[in-house]
Amino acid sequence: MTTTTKWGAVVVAVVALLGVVYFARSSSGSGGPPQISVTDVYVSQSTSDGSSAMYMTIQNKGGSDHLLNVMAGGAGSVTIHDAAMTPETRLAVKGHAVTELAPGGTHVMLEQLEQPLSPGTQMGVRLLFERSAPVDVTAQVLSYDQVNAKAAA
Ligand SMILES: [Cu+2]
Repeated sequence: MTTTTKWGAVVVAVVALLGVVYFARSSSGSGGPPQISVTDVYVSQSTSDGSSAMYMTIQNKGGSDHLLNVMAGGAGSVTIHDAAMTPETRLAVKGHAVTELAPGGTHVMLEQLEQPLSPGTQMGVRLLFERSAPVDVTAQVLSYDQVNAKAAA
């Protein structure tokens, strides 16, 4: 009877220790370093008042990160917007997940464009993350019809 109690105490202690180790691992670094790749970057042709919206697919095969800023050549103002056009200071890029910026949802708002964006042209873009190194991508400028087709897809 006494022996059983002793072994029971040891088992409880070992389980508690494993729990502490597991907790320490999962809380440090939000699941390891992020592994981000960005594809399907496109921007709508600009409006007459010199604004446009940019969309992209952000795949993260590592730990969580945040998109903090976007730099786009020729745009005086670049802001992350949610679906209601409300500015966001940071966009969560969850770990082991795909974050989609698509028409009707989260997008990157470009304003005060120096030159109109014409369909068929390209735009250089730099994405700045909280943890990952900057990512440089090329955005394809699409017509309104092409953007609408993407939204319906
Ligand atoms: Cu917007």
